[in-house]
Amino acid sequence: MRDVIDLRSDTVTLPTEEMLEAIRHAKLGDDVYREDPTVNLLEEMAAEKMGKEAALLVTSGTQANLVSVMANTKRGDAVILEADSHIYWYEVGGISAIAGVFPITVKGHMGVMDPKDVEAAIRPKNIHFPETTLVCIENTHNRAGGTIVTPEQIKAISDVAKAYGLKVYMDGARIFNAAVALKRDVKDFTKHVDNLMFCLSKGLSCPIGSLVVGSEEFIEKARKIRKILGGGMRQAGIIAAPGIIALEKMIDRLEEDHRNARLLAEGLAKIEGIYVDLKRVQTNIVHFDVSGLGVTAEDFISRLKQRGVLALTRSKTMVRMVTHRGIEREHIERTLSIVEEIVREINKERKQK
Ligand code: TLP
Repeated sequence: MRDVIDLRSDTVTLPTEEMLEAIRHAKLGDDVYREDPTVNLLEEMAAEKMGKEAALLVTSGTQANLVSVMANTKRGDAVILEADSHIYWYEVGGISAIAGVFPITVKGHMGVMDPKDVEAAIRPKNIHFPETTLVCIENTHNRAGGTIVTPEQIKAISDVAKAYGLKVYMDGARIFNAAVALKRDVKDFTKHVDNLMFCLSKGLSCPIGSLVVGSEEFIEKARKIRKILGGGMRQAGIIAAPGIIALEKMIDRLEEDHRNARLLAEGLAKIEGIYVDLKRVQTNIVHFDVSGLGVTAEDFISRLKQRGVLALTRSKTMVRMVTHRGIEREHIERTLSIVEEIVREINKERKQK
């Protein structure tokens, strides 16, 4: 059987042999009692890497965002989010359903909010208004196509937030992709936010887990909230052990995913009928529009699937492909020739109509 080329997401990455070995040999304890040495070590490493006081291992990026929003706000507060952010689109509305906060969206440019728009979205103190207490930044920005919010842009947003006494939180699910792409220390991205999360289970190839990072006081609050959400884990060292390897060894290789994404995007851009906004291809996500071929993204991805390539739809006419460990240059070349074959097939069908 031909290998499937799975470009749906970097969440499909499997753990390395070394990670599986580390799981097998991890020193374990009950993490609710803070007695799991492997979890404690991972949390210390994450805090240190991000230049913050403390960290907390949680089960997923979605849980990390919910725990963090809850630890930064109280029920009834307003939270400013980029209009295409993951928290707003893909987290089942948890921040309203569970955290009880009111989302105010700001439309960004390639995922980056203009500080002036953030300022305009802050409701003044008034009996009629919810109190705005938090601004969330997403980095890299998923729906914008893996685009980067630079440290300077983060600072500018943060300056506005601080002037109004608001906290700044970063959904940094793929923050290491941003740091590697810009060749900057990850601390450049974290120093102007109060707290953040990042995922182990995406490009870093771990099977499970995300880390919430911030001040001691914030993490203590987050730990209690994780517990109320049922996220207090016991021998969680089996999750933390591969996380330690990810922080030590899996960050630099993200560069390879970016190179492959670029190769894919440039190849797609050359195909008649396909449109790629190359400015947006900054990390490991590629979005391309198939409306020029007169088909929907749904139709296009089912033709890809028949030929062993898996992708997701980003919108009615946009397809999303994500590179990750396990996708090599040859897979990109094969994908491009399959896309060319599909385009020929679609053109033939159109002529016959
Ligand atoms: N994103 C997933 C899916 O939800 C679409 C993906 O395949 O890209 N923040 C950002 C920016 C994310 O991209 C994701 C996952 C999350 C949070 C949530 O993480 P998980 O899936 O671990 O809950």
